[in-house]
Amino acid sequence: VGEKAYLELCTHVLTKGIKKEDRTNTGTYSVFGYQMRFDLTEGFPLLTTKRVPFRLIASELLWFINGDTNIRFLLEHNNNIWNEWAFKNWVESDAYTGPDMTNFGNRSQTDPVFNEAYQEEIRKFKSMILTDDVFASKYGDLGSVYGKQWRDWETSKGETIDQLKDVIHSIKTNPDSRRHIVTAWNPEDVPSNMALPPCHTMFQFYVADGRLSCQLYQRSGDVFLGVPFNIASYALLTHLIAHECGLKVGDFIHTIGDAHIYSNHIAQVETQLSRSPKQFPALFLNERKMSIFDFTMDDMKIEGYNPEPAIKAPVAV
Ligand code: DHF
Ligand code: TMP
Repeated sequence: VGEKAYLELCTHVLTKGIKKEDRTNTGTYSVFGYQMRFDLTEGFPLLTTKRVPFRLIASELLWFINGDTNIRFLLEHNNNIWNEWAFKNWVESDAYTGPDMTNFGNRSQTDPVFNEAYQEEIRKFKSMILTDDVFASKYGDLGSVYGKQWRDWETSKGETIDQLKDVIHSIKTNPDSRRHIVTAWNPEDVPSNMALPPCHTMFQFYVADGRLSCQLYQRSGDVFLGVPFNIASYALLTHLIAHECGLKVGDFIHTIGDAHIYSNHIAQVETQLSRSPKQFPALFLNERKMSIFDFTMDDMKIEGYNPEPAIKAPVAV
């Protein structure tokens, strides 16, 4: 089963990883340069050794595809995976007058009294994003992140480039091209304009034998939390684009730069490694929708997914 590739990555980082400090002050075990390959014809690569919530992956991908960078869309889909990074901008702004939230990511894990105040502020923040348009446009926006770069890259001439539309067009009209690339890494925007510089930085498509393959270069991979999402997200994107282009799916190749396991995820990874992988589920797309830009949550379904239970872990902010 294809899941072995992921479990081998976990074992590799645990056994060969070098202890390395990081931006979040959590500490990691890390290796540099790693590649996994998933044959998408063997099933949809949603891990079975822990439950990975497909609905969060699908709504995040629709958010990218729509060119949206505001977490309001995610909250409307009951998806909380980007909250911390918008919340950070809010509590660091002059307009914020609530209790001190400095270093909330680490403190909420170690200080139960602080954690209560933090949960309350997050609750208020989410409710303002959902109900107050002005507040949402100011503090719900993560800046020039994926959706912006994929759909609305700004050129020096003041024009915009729709990389996603362009790559789909080039796959349809010139499948043999070696230039089917989308990049989220915009050096002009990286230092200032975004909540978190893109982790999945560029991807390339490849067509052969009527099959569409995709390779992702991810500069930084949180092996326990982020990577299972990233695998499923790019597998889903490959299926969607293949569907629109009348192609079958081929491989998803996942290349990671700094592949790390956070020091507070070790026990969780060991639990996961003690479990046996099952058959991957199957993905069903609405046959009546042709363009990937018309897809909604109801048009994507996973069947035959019988994973082991979810394993909780704190996310490093
Ligand atoms: N920062 C770090 N340190 N690691 C990340 O993986 C990460 N990912 C981001 C943004 N910043 C990040 C965006 N993607 C979760 C998964 C993906 C993701 C953010 C968070 C996460 O917490 N997953 C939980 C379930 C969350 C839920 O059910 O709401 C999990 O157990 O997979
Ligand atoms: P960094 O910007 O210092 O590399 O921190 C980003 C962290 O988020 C790092 O642990 C990698 C992780 N991450 C993923 O693994 N996948 C993702 O999709 C995102 C957005 C982040």
